[in-house]
Amino acid sequence: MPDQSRAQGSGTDGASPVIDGFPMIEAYRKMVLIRRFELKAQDLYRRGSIPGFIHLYVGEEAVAVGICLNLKADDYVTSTHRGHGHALAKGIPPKEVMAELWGRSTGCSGGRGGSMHLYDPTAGFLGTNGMVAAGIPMAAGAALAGQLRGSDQVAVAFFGDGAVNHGAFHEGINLAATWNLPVVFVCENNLYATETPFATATRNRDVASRGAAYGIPSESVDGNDVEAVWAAAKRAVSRARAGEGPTLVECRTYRLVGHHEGDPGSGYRSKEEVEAWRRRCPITSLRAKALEEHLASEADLNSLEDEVDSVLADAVRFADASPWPDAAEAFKHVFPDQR
Ligand SMILES: Cc1ncc(C[n+]2csc(CCOP(=O)(O)OP(=O)(O)O)c2C)c(N)n1
Ligand SMILES: [Mg+2]
Repeated sequence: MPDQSRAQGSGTDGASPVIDGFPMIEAYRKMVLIRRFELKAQDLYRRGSIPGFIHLYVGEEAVAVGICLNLKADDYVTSTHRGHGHALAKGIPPKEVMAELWGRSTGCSGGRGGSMHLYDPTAGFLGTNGMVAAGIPMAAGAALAGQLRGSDQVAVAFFGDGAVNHGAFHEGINLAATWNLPVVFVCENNLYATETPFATATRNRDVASRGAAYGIPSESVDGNDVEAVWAAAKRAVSRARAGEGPTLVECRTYRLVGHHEGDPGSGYRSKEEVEAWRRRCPITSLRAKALEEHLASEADLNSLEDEVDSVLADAVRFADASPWPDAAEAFKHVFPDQR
């Protein structure tokens, strides 16, 4: 396969600015991994292998990947209820995420958490989170810890449009701005919070404009264009690492599935709207771009997809073969003397 990054000065489509160093094929691999992981999880959920609720990230892959490609292993991420993509993009091994969804002891949280409690401190992953907006002040806290240690670590908070009218959004961003903390606040604006259109929940739908209220830089990008997300994240992460404080990045995107598995996703969204966004699939467009720019051939991309399938098949076998957590350890991690 040719060099995976776009070479200096190349790039042809004219739609997005050319940015040197964008690792297009790596981005493609990660987005395919997330998409196929989610579709596999959907199937397994329907078959009864995965308990509880799952909220799939299908259609939004470019956001997690574009942002996390700019992060180092010891940078922090806080996530949401729709967080499998964030966990995979930040580097938790797919088999550990899969086993956690199955509730097995080999999962990243020991099988105690499931979809909305995926943790892996070694990957800098401070948890998916069932409480809307809760990850925002957590990221500010993680960034403060890094700042006090004198490290150059950056913290990223992912959250939805449903989070931006919560007090935690205001408090977290205001604190980070006031103390100049190295945080990137990433709003995944997919136009709905469950069934509630964002347009009916706020008078100011321009999330990025809210940065001005806190005195921090902000920008809004096409969240289905991984290169645009990557470029915005690169600017925001370098600013944070250089001690220049937080940035708010709004990524405009769409979930192509229901809110949670079991919600058909219709009723509150028209077929035409869903179809229009399906035509803007971030993975299909990236594949076309990679071919057009001769960064990979059809055969290269097909074999990359086969490799992803085999990683996922292994992950499912691993989860299926893994034991349940030991009931005798139910209180471990609950009380201090049980550590
Ligand atoms: C504090 C809180 N309030 C309400 C809920 C119920 N709830 C779960 S997901 C969700 C919608 C979240 O929408 P958004 O933040 O836009 O994320 P998306 O689901 O679109 O990715 C709500 C209201 C919750 N989990 N936590
Ligand atoms: Mg939303």
